[in-house]
Amino acid sequence: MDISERLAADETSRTVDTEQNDADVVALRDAILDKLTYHVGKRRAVATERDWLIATAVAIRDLIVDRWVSSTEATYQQGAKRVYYLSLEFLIGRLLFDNLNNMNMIETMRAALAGLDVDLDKLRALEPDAALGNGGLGRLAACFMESMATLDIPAHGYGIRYEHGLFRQVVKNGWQHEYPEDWLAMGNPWEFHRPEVSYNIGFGGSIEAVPISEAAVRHVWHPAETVEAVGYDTPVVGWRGRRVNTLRLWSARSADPLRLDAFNHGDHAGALAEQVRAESITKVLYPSDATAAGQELRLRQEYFFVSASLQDLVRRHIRAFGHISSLPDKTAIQLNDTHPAIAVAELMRILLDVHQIPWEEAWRMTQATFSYTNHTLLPEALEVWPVPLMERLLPRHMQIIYLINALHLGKVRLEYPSDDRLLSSVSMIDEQQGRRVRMSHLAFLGSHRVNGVSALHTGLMRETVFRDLHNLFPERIVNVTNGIAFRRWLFEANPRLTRLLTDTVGPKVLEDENALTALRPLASDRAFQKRFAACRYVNKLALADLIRRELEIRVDPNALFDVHIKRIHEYKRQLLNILEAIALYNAIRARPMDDWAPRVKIFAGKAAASYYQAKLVIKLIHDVAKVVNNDPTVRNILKIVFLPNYSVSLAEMVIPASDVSEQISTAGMEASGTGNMKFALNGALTVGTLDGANVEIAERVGMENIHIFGLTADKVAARRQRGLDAGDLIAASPALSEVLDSVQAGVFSPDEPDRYRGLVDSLRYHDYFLVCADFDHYFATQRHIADIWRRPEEWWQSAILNTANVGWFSSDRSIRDYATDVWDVPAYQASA
Ligand code: B1N
Repeated sequence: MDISERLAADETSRTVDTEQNDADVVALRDAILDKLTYHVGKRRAVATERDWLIATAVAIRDLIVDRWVSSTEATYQQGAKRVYYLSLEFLIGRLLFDNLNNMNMIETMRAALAGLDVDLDKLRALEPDAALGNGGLGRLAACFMESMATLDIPAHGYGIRYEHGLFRQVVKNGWQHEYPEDWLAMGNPWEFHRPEVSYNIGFGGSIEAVPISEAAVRHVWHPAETVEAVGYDTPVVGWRGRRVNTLRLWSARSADPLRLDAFNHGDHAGALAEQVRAESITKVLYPSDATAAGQELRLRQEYFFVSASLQDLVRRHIRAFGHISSLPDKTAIQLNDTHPAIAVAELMRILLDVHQIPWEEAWRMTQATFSYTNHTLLPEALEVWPVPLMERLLPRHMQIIYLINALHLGKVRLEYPSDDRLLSSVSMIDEQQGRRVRMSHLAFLGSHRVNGVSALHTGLMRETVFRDLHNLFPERIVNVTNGIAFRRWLFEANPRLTRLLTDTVGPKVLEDENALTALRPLASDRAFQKRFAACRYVNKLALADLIRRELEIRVDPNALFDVHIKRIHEYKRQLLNILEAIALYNAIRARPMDDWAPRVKIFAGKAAASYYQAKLVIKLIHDVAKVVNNDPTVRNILKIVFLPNYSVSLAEMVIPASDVSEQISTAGMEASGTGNMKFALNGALTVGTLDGANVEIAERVGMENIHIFGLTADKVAARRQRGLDAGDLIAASPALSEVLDSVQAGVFSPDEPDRYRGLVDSLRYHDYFLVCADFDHYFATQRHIADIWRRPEEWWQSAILNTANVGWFSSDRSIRDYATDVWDVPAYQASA
């Protein structure tokens, strides 16, 4: 591996900066020292690494602010249409390298810090992740923010500044435990507190109808409770600093922080009670991924950030354009799932009650302004709020929702008289189990466009959950397949590969995702394959080192790294993967002298705190790992690793070191997936089902370069119709029978032999996720992958063709689709 050693030693291979000059280095060094003195307030002699991190971040921030101001001014001057992305989650991760990379400053910064005896890579590792999201939905929002800035679209992200982001996962004896994450403990150098940007958010109370003419009344809401929302702004830097947009996150503050009379009477806790109640709104991120969190606090979070955001954007619009009536021409608001769907009623309230716009006109404006992205069809994830809760918390909004619904159902009844099934299916009120407001229907009706996140998912939206609404409004649903920010997931995460790409294809790969196709002719070139493989090898050395430090497990970097990282969920089927590992273990023990391809199975991911089945799967992975990793007959042929506390930063480290990408959800259940795209871009081969965006990845990389197995979405539906007992399938599969028997008998849990009895019973008698149905095909596909691994020319050709053919999955392409099909705004196009 002489090439890889050379690469490892080659410092400059770690970044993609094009140039650096001495004057810039000196200026930057002076700026950092200046910040250390006047911002951090420390002398160089006593500065800690954290002090240097703050000084460095603030020095870059100054340069960003110049672009930020000019972007904002240009938008005002041009009177451009703005896009607002409303999301309860923004999973942004670390910003130091993101900002340096996009500002083309990594090398300059490295040199400037070296002159101060500070190591940039150490500072990088010190920055806490901003984990203001659970998984794919939140990470998508972060990639989209970056792409909107890159494509010069004037955009604002609006969300919540959670004091505690996603919990920290600690694994003790194989079980997950959750601890609060404290990302703000040392301060956040990227954000600007805007105490002057604050709004009152009301809850509860009553509605007064004030007559304003013979025929009309004006509704005045008198909230029982008011909380203040305060803005914090983080600049979002586009590629090469082309544009800088704003992510504005709201923090809750009590309108009346301290009851001084109570305090003076000695009731110190009582004096602060209101403050505690108000501020609890933005304390924690709900750790729910693809489930609806049916808690009053969650509804308060949703309304809190929606109301602040709409008040803010309406005020900005009126300042820029003088009048509310042009709002839809100058504003596009994207609802990221139904979490902000109450915005439809809130905008109606603002138009009707504050601006006195007549109903018909207000409704037209609302629909023209909003669009809604659906991210899942899982029934447990579709938000429905009990009518009594809505009436208590948001009485005026509930009135508006009733009226929207009455007018909507009135029209449906005219066209389809006496079709009660249709009426109840398209009503915003679900009458099945108590009366509940269907937020998906509110979002659908209040929008001019509704989109799914992959071709398959959009098709399923039209056929299932939104079938009847789709028949009434056949133009409304469109597809926008998800994408990923190549700047983060290729250039920053895999600088070695990026360097190889720029060396081979030229710097245009950094500007244009389609330029990757120039790699196709090189896929079979042995010399190029070796360089491609060498990048992977060095990345694997680094990951092996991390695994050794974190877990004291030694893995061979020459083994195949088979990686399954994402939220732990039954539909994502980490269980299928670990059962396959047991079958492989059994096969190795049966024929230890065969020529096995050494493999490391790597898992990482968090389970929702209350999701017992998912936590049990984590425990099973650890139990199996303990047996397999310590079995001398297995030697180094199979190793199983669970990396704790999965995060954006961990993904950046693991994905470039992966050979195989596990995308094995039950077909029809993963709306899109975006991890699948990150792996393929970095040249891993996918083993996956025909689910979500896997389908489109297969179309682009070619069926010979992706390893598809298992039931298709229609076969899944058909099989569920027939029943979920898997007895026949298990009986027909000796490998699966042996695996299930051993797990059930406690072979992997001798300390508690019954630990997995219930889990295996549900596979046998109620296999909703079709683990048994897909098992044999999955096992065979994995053996086929091992065969290819033994033929490096074939393997690396396939790997290179993955990288070459997935340019389309850039979030720049997704955002261009939104710009054209949904928002009607121009997007930057590199001149040809
Ligand atoms: O959104 C991603 C998709 O790529 C994934 O396939 C999809 O599972 C994910 C409730 C969700 N859908 N729904 C959620 C998150 C939090 C929550 O409280 C639901 N996440 C997805 C991006 O499109």
